[in-house]
Amino acid sequence: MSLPTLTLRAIRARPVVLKLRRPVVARIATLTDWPLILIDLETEQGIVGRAYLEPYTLKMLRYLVPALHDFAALLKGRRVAPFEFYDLARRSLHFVGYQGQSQIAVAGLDMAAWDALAQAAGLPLCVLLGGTLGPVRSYNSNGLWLQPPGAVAEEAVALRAEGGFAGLKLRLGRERFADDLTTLRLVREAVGEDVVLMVDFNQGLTLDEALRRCHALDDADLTWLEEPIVYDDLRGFAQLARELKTPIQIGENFYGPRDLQQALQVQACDFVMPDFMRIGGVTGWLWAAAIAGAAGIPMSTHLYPEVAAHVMRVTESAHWLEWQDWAEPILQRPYAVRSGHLEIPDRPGVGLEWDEDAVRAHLVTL
Ligand code: SMN
Ligand code: MG
Repeated sequence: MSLPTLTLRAIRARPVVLKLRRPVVARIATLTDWPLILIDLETEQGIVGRAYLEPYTLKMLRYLVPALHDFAALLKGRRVAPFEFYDLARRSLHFVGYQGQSQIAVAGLDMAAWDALAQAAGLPLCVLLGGTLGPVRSYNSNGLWLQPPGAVAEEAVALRAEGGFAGLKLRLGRERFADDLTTLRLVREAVGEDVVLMVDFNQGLTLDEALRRCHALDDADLTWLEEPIVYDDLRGFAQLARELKTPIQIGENFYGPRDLQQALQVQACDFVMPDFMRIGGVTGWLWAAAIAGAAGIPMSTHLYPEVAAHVMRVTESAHWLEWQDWAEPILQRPYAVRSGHLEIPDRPGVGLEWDEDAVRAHLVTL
């Protein structure tokens, strides 16, 4: 039996906006809405590859949807081959640069192309990539934003119970550091010693503040300290990583595998956690994973849990999958979490199917 050749016919990119059950409240921004772009990569053979992008703000929808259509025009009629698509799409951007929004569009296309290929092969993506189906260790990242300490502790208990999680991520960076400390203490008391806690500052601190606060947290039994400072201050991260015992985690703002390589070269972090829309989808992830694996750096995922689960099965230094269920309202068959592990469904591709009624209800016009 041979793998059917797929030819790109068109890209359908639909913007939807969902309400967040637990609004994002971080030092740098508050988000109550969660915009997504649903991508259907249509092939001449009838197979439709699916992926979504989560570009944080509504305005980004206006830039990304046309960018996706432009890439579709560039690649129409070609064989669906993610590595080649990635290369051609980026080459078309050499004069203007391929970071930012254009990289995000390439990533969306890439994830949909891999989904189409795996469907054509009749295999779950992780199996097509040479792995097996199986559980993927996950932490619950659905909440624990900058709310009052008591409310965060209560939410932590609820989030642990959502899927028997053994890991939870809290957001820190309140105006008064004392309030962060109170939150951590209450959460630890509420969930007990056995739950692993990560903390994320969402780039909210100056380097001086970060040094002071992170040193004060260095014996707090935290699994990582994520993005204490602005994402591109690699020198600042290197200083933090040098001075602190607790691992420094960065990576959701790596635009392509080369950013990861550069961060490791200057020892800016102990752990990495690329985001699928920025690292370059599955293709970008695989390239980045080879670098992290060879360097012995544990690699976690950022958002996109469905795609994340598949690639973590073939990632040498796989660490933690970030679980968040924010796309669930438009998914027909959301993934299940059991005993803190994401379960990859045994169906061809990534396993994303849109709930078309829900999509219609949340569609927006740009
Ligand atoms: C994050 C995720 C989603 C929205 C805002 C911030 C965060 C994370 O940085 O790592 O989960
Ligand atoms: Mg983060």
